[in-house]
Amino acid sequence: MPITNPKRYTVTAALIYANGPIHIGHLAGCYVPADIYVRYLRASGKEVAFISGTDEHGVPITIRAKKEGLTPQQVVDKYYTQIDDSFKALGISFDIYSRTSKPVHHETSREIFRDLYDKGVFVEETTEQYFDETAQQFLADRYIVGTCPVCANPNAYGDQCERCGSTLSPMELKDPRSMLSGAKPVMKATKNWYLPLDTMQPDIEKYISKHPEWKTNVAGQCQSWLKDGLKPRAMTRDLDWGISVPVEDTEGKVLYVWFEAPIGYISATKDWLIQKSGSDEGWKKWWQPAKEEADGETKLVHFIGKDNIVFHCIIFPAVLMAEGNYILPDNVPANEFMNLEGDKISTSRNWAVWLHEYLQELPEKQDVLRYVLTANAPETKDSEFTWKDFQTRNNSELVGIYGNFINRAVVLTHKFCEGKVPAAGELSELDQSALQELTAFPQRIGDAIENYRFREALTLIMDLARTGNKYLAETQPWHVIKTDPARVNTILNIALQISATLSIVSEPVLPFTAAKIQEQLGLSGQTWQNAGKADLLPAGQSISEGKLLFEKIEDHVIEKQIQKLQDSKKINELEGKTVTPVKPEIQYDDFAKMDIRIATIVAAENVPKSKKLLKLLVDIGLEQRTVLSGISEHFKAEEIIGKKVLYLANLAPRKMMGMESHGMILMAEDRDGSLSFVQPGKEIWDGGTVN
Ligand code: B3M
Ligand code: ZN
Repeated sequence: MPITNPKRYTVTAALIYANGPIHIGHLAGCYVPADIYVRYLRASGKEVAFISGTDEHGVPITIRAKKEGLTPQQVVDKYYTQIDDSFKALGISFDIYSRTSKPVHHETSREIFRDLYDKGVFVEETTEQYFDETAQQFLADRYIVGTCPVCANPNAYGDQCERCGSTLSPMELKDPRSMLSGAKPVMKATKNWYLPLDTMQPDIEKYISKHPEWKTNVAGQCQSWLKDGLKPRAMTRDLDWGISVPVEDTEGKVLYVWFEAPIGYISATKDWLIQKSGSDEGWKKWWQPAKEEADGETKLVHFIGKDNIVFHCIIFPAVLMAEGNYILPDNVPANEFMNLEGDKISTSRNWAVWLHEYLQELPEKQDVLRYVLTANAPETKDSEFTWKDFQTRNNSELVGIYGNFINRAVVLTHKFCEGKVPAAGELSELDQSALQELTAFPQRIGDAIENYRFREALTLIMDLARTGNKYLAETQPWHVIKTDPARVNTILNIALQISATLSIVSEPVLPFTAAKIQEQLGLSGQTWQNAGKADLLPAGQSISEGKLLFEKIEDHVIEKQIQKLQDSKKINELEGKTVTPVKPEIQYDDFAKMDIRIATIVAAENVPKSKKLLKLLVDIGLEQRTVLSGISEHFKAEEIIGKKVLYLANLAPRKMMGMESHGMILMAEDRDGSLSFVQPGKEIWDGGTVN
C-alpha cells in the first residue's frame, strides 16, 4: 500500500549518463513530470527533497570518450555542465544536481557494498569472459564487435546490433574482435561478486505485491521479470572506469554502474546538505525509517523512463533490503517513450530535439515545451512529438485559450477599471456558478498530480482557462459597460480571481508564465490550499498591463525545425546508418528459378501520361522484348539506348497503362535514392546468363 500521509517526500529523477545532451524524450519521460510533481508538493506546503544528477561511470561514458577522443573525465565534465545548464534554463527545480564522480558518492557506494560484503550477501563466482590480450583488459559487451548473426552487419556490438535492432550476447557474434585493439578476444576466467536475486525473489515479490497502485506499465515489467525468475547479477565488473571495489585484490574491477548509480540518489542528498550547511547531518530522515513516530514517514518516489524500471523496482530495492536500514521506493511512476516525427528518438542518428538547441533557437519558450511534452506525455503508452502539433498546441491552446483569457481579464481591467482590481457587488447566478466551478479545480488538479496523471491535470488546467473564457463570453463586460458599469466591476473581479487561481494551479507545468501572471496581478506567497478562493486579489490592488504571455508561432519557425530533422535523415543515409536489413534466408533452388541475363536496350521512349514509366525495347539474344520500366525520373530515354543491362527474363508479364511489360530491368539503388544500371565488367553477348 502506498504511504498515504507522509511527513516528507524524497523525489528523485534519473541520473542520466553524462555522455550526451538532453533531448525531449528524456524530458517527457522523466524530468518534466518529476518537476510538476515537486512544484505541486512545494505549493501544497510539503517538505520535499528533489534529487538528481549525472551518472558518470560505466561503459557508456568510456565509449563516448573513445568516440570523441577525450578522457572519460573530460567527457563527464563537458556534459555535466551542459546538462545542468539546460535543466536550469528549462526551470527544472532540483534541490541538488549532483554527480556520481563526487567523493561523497564514492564513499557512500563503497560503504554500502562493503556492508553487504561483510554480511555475506554476495555470492562470489568465477566465469569466463572475453579478454583482449593486446590491451590486457576484459571486454564489456559494448567493447566487442563482430558480425550480427541476424542481419550480417559486420559491426554489431556484443549487446546489440544497431542495424537490425536485435539484442545479442557477445558469444553470438561471428568473428568477434575487440574494439580496443582490433584483436580477436580470448576467453579468460574472472571472479566477480553477485547479488543473489534468485534467492531474494520471494522478498522482492512480497514488496512489489504491497504496491498494487503502481502504474500498469511498471507493474507489468516487474511481473514479467519475476515470472522469468530473477538471476544472480554481478555487482562488480572488469573495467577501469568507475568506483573501486572495497575488497582486497580487486584491481581492474569497479562497482557495477547499476549497483552504485541509484545509491547516487542517497549521496546526492548528502551533497545537498553539505552544500547547504557544511555537513551531511540530517540525511537519514530522507532515506531511513523514522526512529520515533513523531518524525513521520518519508515517501520515496523515483521518476525514470521505462528502460530503467527493473533497476529501480527490483535491483535497487534488493540492495536496500539487504542493507536493511533504508526505506524502499514507494512509487516508480515510469513513463514509456516519446517518439519524434514518426521515428524512435536516437542519439546516434541525431534524430532528436536537443534541449540546449531548443533553448537557443526558440528562446523564451520554455513553458511551451513543458506544456507540449505534458500534453503528449507517454504516460501509459509511447507517444509522439511533431512540430506541427507543437505549433497547433501553442497557437490554439496556449495563445488561443490560456493567454487569451488572462489577457482579456487584464486588458479589460485597464480599460474599464483604471487598472485596479474592482470590488465585486451582488453576485448573479452566473457569477455564483463560475465561482463554484473555480473552487473545485485545485483539488481535482492536485489529485491528478498526486496520482501521476499529469496529462489529466493539464486538461483540467486548460478547462479552468476555458471556464474563464466562457464566463467572459457569457457576461460580456464590453457590452454591459454601456449600461451598467457596476456590474462590470463584479464581472472583472471574478475574472481576475479566476486568473489568480489559474496562475497558482498552472505553476507546476508553466512556472515562467505563472510568475509573469503573478507579477502582473501582484499576487505572491499563495499556496495550493488558497487556490480557488474568490478573494485572492483584494479590491483596489493595481494590476500591471504586462506583456503577452504567449506568441503565435509562425510556419517558417516550424519549417526550419522540420528541415533540421530532414537534414539528419539525409546525413544518416549517406553515412549508411539506415541500411536495409538482409531478407530472410533462401535456398539455392529459390535463386535458380530466376532467369537473369544480359540484354541491350535498343529503343526507349516516354510513355504518354506517365510520370515514371519508360517503354524500352531490349534485345535478349533470342528475341526483342518490350519492358515498361519505372525509371523516367532518373534517365532520359535518348541517353540509355545502347546500354547493356541485367534483365530478369522469366518474370510473369504485367499489364501497365494498357501495354504488356515482359520481364524486368535490374537496377541498383544508391543511398540518396538515385539509380544505376548494373552492367557486366566486360563486353558480354546479349543472352549471356547470370548465375
Ligand atoms: N544512467 C541510464 C540512463 O542514463 C542511467 C540511469 C541511472 S538512474 C540511477 O538512461
Ligand atoms: Zn543485425
